[in-house]
Amino acid sequence: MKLAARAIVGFTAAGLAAMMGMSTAQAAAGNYHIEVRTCDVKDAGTDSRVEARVNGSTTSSGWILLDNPGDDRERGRTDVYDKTLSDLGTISSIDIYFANNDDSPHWCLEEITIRRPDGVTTIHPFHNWLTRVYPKTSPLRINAA
Ligand SMILES: [Ca+2]
Ligand SMILES: [Ca+2]
Repeated sequence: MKLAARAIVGFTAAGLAAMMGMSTAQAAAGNYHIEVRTCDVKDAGTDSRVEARVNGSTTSSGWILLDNPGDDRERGRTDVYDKTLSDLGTISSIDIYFANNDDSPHWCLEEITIRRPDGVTTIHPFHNWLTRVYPKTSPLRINAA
C-alpha cells in the first residue's frame, strides 16, 4: 500500500511538471558552484579585485565578488566559490570585472567552470593574461566552450 502511494505521488509530480511546461533548466535554482583556475606559469597569480557575472538563457546573475578568506588566485591554484542564485537557465557566458589593482595585478586565467544546481556544467576557457582594467561597463566575456 505504501509503495503504491509513493508511486502515485512520483507520477503526479512528474505530470504536474510536464503540465506546467517546466524543463530541467527552469528548475535549476539554488547553489551555483564556480571554479576559477589560475595558470601555472611565472607571476600568474594576482591580488587584484575580481567580480563575476554569470549569463544564462533566462537571466544574468548580479555581480559576484570572488573573494574567499585567505589569498585567492595564486599560481596553479583553483579557487572555489559557491553562490546561491535564482535560476539562470542555460549558461552561455561569464563576464569578468577585473580591477587590475593591488600587488602584482596581472593575472593569467586558465579557465572557469560553472556547475548549476542540477549538475549541468559549462567550461569557459581563457588561457590568457589580464593586464588591464576590464570595467563592469565593458567586462571580459568568456563564452562557454
Ligand atoms: Ca592572490
Ligand atoms: Ca581573499
